[in-house]
Amino acid sequence: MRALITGITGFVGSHLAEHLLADHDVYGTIRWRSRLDNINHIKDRVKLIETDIRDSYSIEKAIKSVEPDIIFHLAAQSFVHTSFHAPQETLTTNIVGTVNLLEAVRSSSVNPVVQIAGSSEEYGLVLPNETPIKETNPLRPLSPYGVSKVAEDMIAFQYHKSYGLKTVITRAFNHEGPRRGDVFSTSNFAKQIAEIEKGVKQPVMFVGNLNASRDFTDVRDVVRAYALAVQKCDYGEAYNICSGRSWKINDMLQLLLSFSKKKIEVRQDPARMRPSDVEILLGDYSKFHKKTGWQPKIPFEQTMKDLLDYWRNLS
Ligand code: A2R
Repeated sequence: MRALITGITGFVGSHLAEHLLADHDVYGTIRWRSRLDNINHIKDRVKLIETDIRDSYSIEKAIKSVEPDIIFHLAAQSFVHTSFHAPQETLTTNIVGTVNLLEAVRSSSVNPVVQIAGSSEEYGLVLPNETPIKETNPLRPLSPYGVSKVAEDMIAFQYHKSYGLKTVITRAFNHEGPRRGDVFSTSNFAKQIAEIEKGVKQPVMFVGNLNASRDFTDVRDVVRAYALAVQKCDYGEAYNICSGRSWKINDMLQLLLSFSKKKIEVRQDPARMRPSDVEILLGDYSKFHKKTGWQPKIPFEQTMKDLLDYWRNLS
């Protein structure tokens, strides 16, 4: 099986590539100045193709040269906070990029299964009586990023219905683990602790909104879910990938702090607050479980330990 991962240099792409290498030929898209740190350890085992998904010509060329059996479409402007500052870039990369990919598939001679990486941010505003969130919940996105992921989701549905493309939409809730970008709260807190322990930072931890609740899954469980999704799920359908358990950001912070012997003061930083924030994200993954038998295996405590160790070991 030939698998193409768009966005292989990212957090999820690197873990997915590792997972797929056991029984796939793995191809991945990179940009001319992509940092390869996340995939350095597997660089010799994957085939890299220079592609920018905003450029229809370049993605068309990639599909024609690889002729994949499966595509995992991960490439995106993936950070919610940034989407408020760069809405146009977020919408262009995520929406037009997805259209470019699916048009490239449509005009090619292959008809691969295409996983589209949606997000729990599509649900956005969730009422207290709507948790745990099912796929049938109204989509009320609260950020340009959320809007872009709703559009990707709808485009995947439409291309399946209109043209018979074999799309599968995954709506992953928060996923964490080693290599998570330091713009995300889990990773940012872990990095700050590692820096304090190394003595390169004062023992003060800067935080944003600690009251929000999130449903966290280990990224290694998530990529296992993506690999199952392309094998077993119905085309044109969306599936939640989550743990079904929610953590307050403050409890996640306290957990991380409990792994360190340092005394650390916690201070709120207004710059880290979003213009509108999703208060609670708690998912229901029973639809996906029924199709695939998947359930998360790695406890959150382990995920956070591994994330902290990742930052501790980074020189
Ligand atoms: O920044 P780069 O050059 O390393 O590549 C990133 C890639 N990417 C693009 N690739 C081609 N053309 C573009 N215009 C373009 N813009 C971004 O997407 C990187 O390889 C990947 C994003 O990686 P992360 O930011 O680490 O995202 P993560 O957490 O791996 O999320 C994967 C997917 C995304 O669709 C999220 O929105 C979703 O899962 O949650």
